[in-house]
Amino acid sequence: MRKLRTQRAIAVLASVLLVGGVAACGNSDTGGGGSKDDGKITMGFSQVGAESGWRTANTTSIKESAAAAGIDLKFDDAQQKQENQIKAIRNYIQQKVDVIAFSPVVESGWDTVLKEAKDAGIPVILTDRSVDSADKSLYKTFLGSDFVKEGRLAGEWLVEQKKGATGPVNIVELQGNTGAAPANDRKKGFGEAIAANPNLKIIASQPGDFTRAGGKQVMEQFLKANPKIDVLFAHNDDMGLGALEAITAAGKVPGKDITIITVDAVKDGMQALADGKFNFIAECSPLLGPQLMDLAKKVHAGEEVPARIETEETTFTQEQAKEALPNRKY
Ligand code: GYE
Repeated sequence: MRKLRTQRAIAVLASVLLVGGVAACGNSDTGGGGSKDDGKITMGFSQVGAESGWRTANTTSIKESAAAAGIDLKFDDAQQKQENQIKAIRNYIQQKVDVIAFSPVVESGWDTVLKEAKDAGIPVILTDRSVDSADKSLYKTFLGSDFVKEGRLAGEWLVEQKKGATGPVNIVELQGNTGAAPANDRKKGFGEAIAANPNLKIIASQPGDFTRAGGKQVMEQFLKANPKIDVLFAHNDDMGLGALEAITAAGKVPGKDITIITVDAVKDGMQALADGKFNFIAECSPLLGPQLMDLAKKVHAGEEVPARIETEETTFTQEQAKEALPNRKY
């Protein structure tokens, strides 16, 4: 084990010496987390991808906040692949960044690479999505939403709307990418809430990968296979927006023939809600950048930070969307 670690240390040192000039990262620190010549904190960030309006707003927030906080940001887009995120994190470890932050595309399978970061003395901050690692010492904090709550709020709204229903209410569900925390948790919260009324039944549930194309394609299949669909619960706005096309093409009126509930509340989703095509949105804020940069500074300074920091969120009806839309920033 020790031999292995020594070999790795030599390999890391050699690659740092080799790429040092090219990468111009200005590292002169002794050991992970040390300070730089210019005094700037370097953050290595691995983003899920660019799959949705939410993600685009999140990326903008992170880049702008890093610049405003004077943090040197190294940014990598993993294109929705866990292997790319692991590769990016390993690169950041090699480069001896001060802090690593990432939004894990799926919940499982992070222990090994997180342990490598820990062994290198580089603190890790989870942002947006969490991991299911049992060892909580592998990361400093998790900043993000309560996805179970978002699903529950969506479900509770539906229970209230359908409280007078005397027959079955058929629900179809568009899930986020398989294994992602927001997909698992929104499904859970929604399912628990609608259990309050046995008339509410999920008759089909499939991943649409959080994308418009995925939402459209899966909704087309749902519509073909199920003559009576009363409600669509989409785990994000983008899938709901994609589904709108499939619903209209099938000759149905979205927001009327089919009640549509989504999560996120990005501008396009809010517009659909204000236009009466969606019926309800549980908000999920992508503006995590400022808090993330604050946390990075604290963690770098060795300060204690809370293990969990929850984003504040609300919900929107059609009327509320009309009011909120003019001031919506993303
Ligand atoms: O809801 C979805 C995005 O992880 C909260 O990922 C995020 C989710 C968001 O693709 O639009």
